[in-house]
This record gives sequence, C-alpha cells and structure tokens, in this order.
Amino acid sequence: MRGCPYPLATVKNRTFVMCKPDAVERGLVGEVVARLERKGLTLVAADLRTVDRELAEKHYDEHRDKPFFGELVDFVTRSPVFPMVVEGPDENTWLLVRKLVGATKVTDAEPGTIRGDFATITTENLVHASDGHDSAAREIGLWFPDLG
Ligand code: 3AN
Repeated sequence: MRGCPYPLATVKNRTFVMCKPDAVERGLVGEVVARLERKGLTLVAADLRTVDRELAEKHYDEHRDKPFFGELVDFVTRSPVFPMVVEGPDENTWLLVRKLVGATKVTDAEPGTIRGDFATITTENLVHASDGHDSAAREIGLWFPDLG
C-alpha cells in the first residue's frame, strides 16, 4: 500500500516526470519533488539512476532528427537522473505538471515555474515532463516497465 489518496485512480491520472542531471547536480531534486507534492500530487515511483545512451535515445526518439539531439543525449547521460511517476486526482495530471515545470525555452519560462525560477539554458532546463497521455504511457513503460 503506497498511501495513494485516490482510490479510483486510473493510468491516465499518472504522468512521467524526471529531474535531469543538472537538477541532481545542483541539489534541486528536493525542490522539484516538494513543488509536485505541495500541489497535491503523489509520487507512485521514483529512483536515482544513471541512464545508458540506448534508453536516452529511445526517450528522446521524437527529437532524433533535430540538430540538438546529440547534445541532448550527452547531457541526459552525463550523471544520474531522478525519474518519477506522479499521480493526481484526474486525467489532467500531465497538464498540471507541465504548468508547474514551465515553458521549454528558458526565456519563455515564467517566474513561479520550476524552469522560470531555476533554469538559464534551454538544454539544461532541469525537468522533463510528459506532454500528454500517450507520451506519459510510453515514457512510464520505458522507465518503469515493472510498474503495475
Ligand atoms: P519539453 O522538455 O518542454 O517537453 P521538448 O520535448 O520539445 O521540450 O524538448 C526536449 C528537450 O530538448 C528540452 N527539455 C530541452 O532540454 C531540449 N531542447 C528542446 N529544444 C531545444 C533547443 N532549441 N535547443 C537546445 N535544446 C533544446
């Protein structure tokens, strides 16, 4: 029993969130988790791990043809990450988390968001969060294949 307060939670109430290497290196994992928990979201799974290139490339598969793909994979594999599955009361969890995280481009990320408050470089923008139900399902399956 992991103490989830939502007895009718479905898989769609879950999303994937990851503190990237810069967040772990800067000691911001606690800050990120605190913001998610203060919002009222629950951690379902989380651990600290080093990612191999194969998993990193699968995770960022949609960016395979982008000019920053190599840099992105180098970055996310350079030191440990903290991947998480987060659950909320309804199917909007992924969107709530995206709003807490803030815009991708650091100059667009508003103060009050994680990226707006702590990130200065777009590649090193601290946190990844799934951008919809399909990506959440794909990413949870990729990072936490044993999660029931
Ligand atoms: P998000 O993480 O906000 O969903 P995506 O999926 O478009 O953004 O991009 C994935 C990651 O790729 C970003 N978090 C960022 O680290 C990196 N990235 C995206 N766009 C750029 C860019 N123009 N230049 C460098 N890195 C980028």
